[in-house]
Amino acid sequence: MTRRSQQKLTDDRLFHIASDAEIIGGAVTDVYFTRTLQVLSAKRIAKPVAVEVAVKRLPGDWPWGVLAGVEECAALLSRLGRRINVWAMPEGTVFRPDEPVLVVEGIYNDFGAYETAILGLLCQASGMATRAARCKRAAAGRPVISFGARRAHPALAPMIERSAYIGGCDGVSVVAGARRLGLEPVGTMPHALILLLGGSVEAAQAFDQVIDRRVNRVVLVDTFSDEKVEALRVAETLGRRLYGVRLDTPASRRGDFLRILQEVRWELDLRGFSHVKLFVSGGIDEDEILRINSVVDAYGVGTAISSAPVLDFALDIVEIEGKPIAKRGKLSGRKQVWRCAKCLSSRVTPLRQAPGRLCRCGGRPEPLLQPLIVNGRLSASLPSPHHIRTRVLEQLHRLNAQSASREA
Ligand code: PCP
Repeated sequence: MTRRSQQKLTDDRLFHIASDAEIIGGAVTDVYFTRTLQVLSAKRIAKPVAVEVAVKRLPGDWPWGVLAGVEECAALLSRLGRRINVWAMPEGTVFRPDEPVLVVEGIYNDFGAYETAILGLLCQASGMATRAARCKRAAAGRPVISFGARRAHPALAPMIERSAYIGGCDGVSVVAGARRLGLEPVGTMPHALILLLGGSVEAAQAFDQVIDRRVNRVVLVDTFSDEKVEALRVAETLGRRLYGVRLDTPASRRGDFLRILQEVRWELDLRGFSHVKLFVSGGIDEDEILRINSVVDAYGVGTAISSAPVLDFALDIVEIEGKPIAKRGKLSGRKQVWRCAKCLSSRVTPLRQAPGRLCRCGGRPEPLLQPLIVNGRLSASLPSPHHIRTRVLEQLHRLNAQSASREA
């Protein structure tokens, strides 16, 4: 028997993913942490510490991030014993570099090895939620649907869809992801259907005959011929039942995509099909959204969200036995992050220092780091993805208002 099949027999998992038990059991850790615990144990060192999780910088020119992954961190950290206390920004909070988003207090030996998992739960989900928020903000009220689960390991699909949704996406395409969010999955039709039925008109007719009437009829119009020709054909076929057309035009044909979209819009309107919406997907990100917003009604965003840059969170000791201490480049001592709920200005202060006046807008400074786990137990029920998303959209609205007032 080969070593691999032996491994398959001993490790009865089909896919190369860690189980809940391996994550909670501390197996998903960098080995230098297990060696550190070995040394601490041998030297009988078990000191109470405070650690902070923060980013020093964000990807590209991103001025802010959207925090995601807090619920999974709570699930992990509330299973590590009663000596752990955790403070966190609420999931969905807009944060900036050098603002601690999570603080853990306890005996280092109890949780130090979980740094790998804690950061992993926050870095990837926050990157996706931030990119989704950037796309949603760029779309200026137009629906943005998460289409990107196919770019990642299928085990991550529910996390990807949740991150996209709490970041502001209006819908998600993966069935398992939508179900966990209490949503109906959103999608149109793949090129495969049109190829198998022989054309976009045939696919539109068959889809309209077979699929539940509550599902919007959105027909893909870039498979064989020019988008405006196919759009008119399906509009003439389905008439008022046609909700929209999707343009997923391949790069080899995309050329001036805005111009193509303008032509489709013009020809549809000219012939009385102004009710037909334009749905766009394929290589869409926040920059492309800003470029084509004038003629687009809704977006499907895949890779830009599901393969978003991870946010570079680091976990650092800032106190040992109650005394401030930190490595070079890190400010020591426990901190609080104060936020003006009105204008989203913020300030980081030493934990027991009052924030003073944050801004001129008159909003009251509120402490962002709230108890998440007290003596090893969850301190309160956690918000639903819907509530988190609503809060993200509300913060984006305030960021827009701030940008507008600065530009005025
Ligand atoms: C892709 C599929 C995805 C879209 C594009 C996401 O088109 O529709 O949902 O693209 P993005 O990752 O670049 O944002 P195809 O690969 O042509 O797949 P299909 O024929 O199934 O639409």
